[in-house]
Parts: sequence; C-alpha cells; structure tokens
Amino acid sequence: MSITEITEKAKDSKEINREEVLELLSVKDESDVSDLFSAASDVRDRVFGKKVFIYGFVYFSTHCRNNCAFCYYRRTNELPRYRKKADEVLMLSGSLRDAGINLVDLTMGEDPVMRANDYSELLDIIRRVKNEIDISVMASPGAVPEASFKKFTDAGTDWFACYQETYNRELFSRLRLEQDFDERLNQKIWAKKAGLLTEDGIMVGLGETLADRADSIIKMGSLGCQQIRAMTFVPQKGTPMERIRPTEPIDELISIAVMRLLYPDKLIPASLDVEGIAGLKTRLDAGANVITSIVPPNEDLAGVAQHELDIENGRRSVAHVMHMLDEMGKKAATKTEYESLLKKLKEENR
Ligand code: SAM
Ligand code: MD0
Ligand code: SF4
Repeated sequence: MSITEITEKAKDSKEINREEVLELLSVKDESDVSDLFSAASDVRDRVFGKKVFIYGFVYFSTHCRNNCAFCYYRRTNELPRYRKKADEVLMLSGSLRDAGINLVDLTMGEDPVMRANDYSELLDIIRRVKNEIDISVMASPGAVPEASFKKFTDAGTDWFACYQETYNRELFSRLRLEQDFDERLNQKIWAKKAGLLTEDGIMVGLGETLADRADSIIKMGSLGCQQIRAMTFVPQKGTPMERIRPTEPIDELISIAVMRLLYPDKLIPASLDVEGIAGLKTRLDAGANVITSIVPPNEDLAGVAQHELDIENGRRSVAHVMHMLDEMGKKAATKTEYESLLKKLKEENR
C-alpha cells in the first residue's frame, strides 16, 4: 500500500495495522515524508485546532541512584549536582504559572533523599505546588513502589510520567542497567489504577530496529497512556554511550507523526530538550501538540538530554516560546482550557 493510501485510511479513522505502521516508519522519499507530516497535522488540527499546551520543566534534583547507560546524570558520572529546596520549587512554579504555563513537570533523578520516608519530601512539594500555586502537576520521579501511588494521587498529582524507552526487553536491559522491565512497565498500570493520568515514551536512535519502534508505539497506545512521546537519544559525555553516532532528528519526527495518526486525541510532546528552540516548529509540523522542557533562565536549572542548550540565553523561556507560537499562528491553551481537558481525561480514565 502507498504511504498516501495509509494516511488516507488514518484520516478516515480506519485502523492501521502493524505492517502499515512499519511502512509509515520506513518513509524515505521526500514527498512521502511531507505527506505523512501533513496528514498528521490535519488529524491533530481536527481534534485540537490551533491550540498547543505548554509545560514548564523543573528538574529539581539531579541526584540519582540509577546508572542508565544513556543518561548524563547516571550515578557513576561525576558531576556537580543540585537539589532545590521546596521554597525554591514553589517560587519557580509560581513564576511559570504567571507566565502562562499550563503545567509544571516536577522531575528528579531517583534521589535517595526524595525517596526517603515513602517520598515525604517530594509529596510535600507536590501538595504545596498544587495548593499554594494552583497549577497542574506532573511528577517524574522514576520508578515508584505500587503501594505509594495512592499518596501521589492524594497529594494532588495530575500526571505520572515514566518512559519505558523501548519495549524490546533485551535492549532495555542494556540501557536501564540493574532495572526491571516489568516493574517499569507496571508504573503506567499502577499509576492509572490510582487515578493518575500517565505518560510513556520511547527514545529514538538507541540501536532499536524499525520493528522495535513500531512495537513500542503500538504498546504505548494499548496501555492507555494519555500522553506519549518520542525523543532522539543525545549522546552524553562521561557515559558508556558517549560515542554512539547521534541519529538525525527526522526519525523522531516520523515517530511523532505516526503516533499522531494512530492516536489522534493523545497529547504528544515537542520537546525542546533535543534540538533546543530550533526543533520546535518541525515537531509541531509533525503532529505534536504539547511543548515540553520549557526552562526559565537564571535559575540554575538543567535540562536532561540537553542540559544547557538554549536555557541561559532565554530561548527556552515561556516568553520566547509564546512569541514563537504567535509567529506560527498557534495559540497557547489557557488555564481553563487545559483544566477542562484534564477533567475530561480523568473521567475517561476511570
Ligand atoms: N529519573 C526519572 C526517570 O528516569 O524516569 C525521570 C527523569 S529522566 C532524566 C527522564 C527521561 O529523560 C528518561 O526517561 C529518558 O527518556 C530521557 N533522557 C535521559 N537521558 C537522555 C538522553 N541522553 N537523550 C535523550 N533522552 C534522554
Ligand atoms: C522533556 N527534559 O520534557 C524533559 C523530560 C520528564 N518528564 C521530561 C524528558 O523533554
Ligand atoms: Fe537516573 Fe532517570 Fe538518568 Fe536513569 S534516566 S540515570 S533514572 S535520572
């Protein structure tokens, strides 16, 4: 079947099978690629119009007990690390809210201090951000024991993010060293059961095959996560994967477009953490509808895959992102619009 035939099927809300997903992921020809992106944009616009959701990123602790092969913040990488105090996180969240951000993503390494006493410090931060700042919250704390999820819900957490990176078990074991595949998979299931919205994600360019990518995209959809992502792997200094040749971002863009065609009403991020602000438009043009990894300057905050790129020059600030959206004829969702979307998603999540 031709690419256009498959994208037409998707536009008519007909099911796309695994073979067809693989065909879409294999596009090479320039006109096929542009057909794919424009179909994905059409499908997104039909559901969300010109509206884009914007997420602030607060990587408040870069301490981590894990040793993921791909990650700059892995335990054995000797680095200056930081852990922000609750008051600082509150202040940052407040200024992100004032600038028009829809959600703060409270992200940490698997920091033993934050994990202590069943996450008491993290839960306290979440509770205060919800009550005192009044903004939607995503928690990205790594893998959490099943029994703790209820506490995240009670603290007011809206979203729980935990990315599988790949659904190829063998590849997973080479990436997330000393971590259990099923336990990480269960994060999504346990979080959903506790009433949380969930985000899953894959990395592109880790040595996975196109078939792996297809299977991962299909698996993420079947788990019922409301937000799913693909991010290009960025090699990190001091890690075992430092010298892997980086993949061109086109493979991430194709994955975004395929996810959009398969799941028209899911939230799909355009992360500024891969190419900085330069990568925003291409990701939105491929069908993304959320901007993530917006980081305010002058706060000594880091990104993950690009820990410095475009942060201190202000290009990852809310103001700059808003300006870019304006130029692209897009509209940042209001607080009311975002909250009513979450309300609907939570009702469907029951
Ligand atoms: N520590 C928590 C965890 O691992 O789930 C949350 C934060 S972790 C830094 C968030 C995500 O960043 C990872 O799941 C991975 O997908 C992404 N990431 C980390 N290092 C990356 C890299 N070098 N290139 C691209 N993405 C990366
Ligand atoms: C991002 N750097 O959105 C962030 C991070 C964690 N929930 C998100 C990977 O790109
Ligand atoms: Fe730690 Fe997360 Fe980095 Fe893995 S990806 S080393 S869990 S911060």
